[in-house]
Amino acid sequence: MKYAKRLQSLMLGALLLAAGMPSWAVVDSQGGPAVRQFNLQQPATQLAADIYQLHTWMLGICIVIFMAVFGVMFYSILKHRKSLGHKAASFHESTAVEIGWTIVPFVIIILMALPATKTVVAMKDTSNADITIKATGMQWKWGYDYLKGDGEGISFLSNLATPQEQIVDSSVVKSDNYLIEVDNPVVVPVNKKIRIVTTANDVIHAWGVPALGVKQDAIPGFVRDAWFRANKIGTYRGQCYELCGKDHAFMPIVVNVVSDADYKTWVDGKKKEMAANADDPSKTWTIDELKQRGEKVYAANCVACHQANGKGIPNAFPSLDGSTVVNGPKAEQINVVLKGRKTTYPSAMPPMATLSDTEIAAVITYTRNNWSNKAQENIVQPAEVAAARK
Ligand SMILES: [Cu+2]
Repeated sequence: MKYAKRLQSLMLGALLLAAGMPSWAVVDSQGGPAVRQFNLQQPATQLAADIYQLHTWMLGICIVIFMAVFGVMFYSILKHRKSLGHKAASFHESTAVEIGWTIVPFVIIILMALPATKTVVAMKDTSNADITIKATGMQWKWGYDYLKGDGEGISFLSNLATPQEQIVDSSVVKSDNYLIEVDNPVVVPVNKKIRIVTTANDVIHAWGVPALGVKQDAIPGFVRDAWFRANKIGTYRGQCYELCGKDHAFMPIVVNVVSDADYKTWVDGKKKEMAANADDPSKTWTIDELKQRGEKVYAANCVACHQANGKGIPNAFPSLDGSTVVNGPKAEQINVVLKGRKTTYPSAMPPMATLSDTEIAAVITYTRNNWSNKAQENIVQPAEVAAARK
């Protein structure tokens, strides 16, 4: 019954598609892929424009080669066939042919390699950047640190903003930027050279935005870099481009290119926000404060594997609801959260040491008092986490 219905809707979809109209109102994403987009995205940097032109140029060369090779082949088959009485010609050791098949491919290679090399060399030149931003890939989100230039010191995490219902429930209407929207986009000024330094915390990810002409692997323990200078104000979208595990498709990248004045405003706002959020690490929190804060930390960092109901995913991610670690001595849980764990589960628990002492204390306190958990040691203070780090 269920399958019959699904088949029906599939057939209806195909019919509507054939009639040239989408079965639901899908519109172009803003700064990402468009509906029925066959070519590359519209470039927003000189490099992306060069890549676009290179792609068109190479495609042109390939079409010319294709036509020439198949033209000669079909002409020979048709006009020189045996039934017309043709005798096979012999061109053994023909100097003309040998010179021809050396020179022609050589010319083709030069025509392709010369402009390609020029563009690749330009891509690698990350010197004299106005702003340097470090992008850290994590399972499964991006962390950004503004290392140099205007906005130095700003740092934040960037998580998928598409609501969970849209992902799990096929009857919910998808937003226009489905799976390519984030809570905290990268913001950069227009016409400034932005250097992106990539690295990763756990496995290999890759940071890329097609319209900006950037794609660079983010490798744990290594630092790679790339750059772009956006020449148009707007929002540009990309994704993680290296298969990095279960939620690889759920760690998008959004870059907002804004005017100089808007960038100043954003930097001021972000700095104020960071100062307001900065925690006094020696503060002693009440259990309710910790639980409230911990719920937010959990939603941003833990929910992808351990799930909102704390049950995890059988045979992949352990349940925290009823877990012996969560209900056991707190020192052990602090240790696991800080250092991660290589368990017998297929996916290891990554170390969460990049979170602040307060965040870790809050999330541990939250898990110890949530769902059916009633741990004896039910509260962890930031100072205890700080002590465990040593
Ligand atoms: Cu990734």
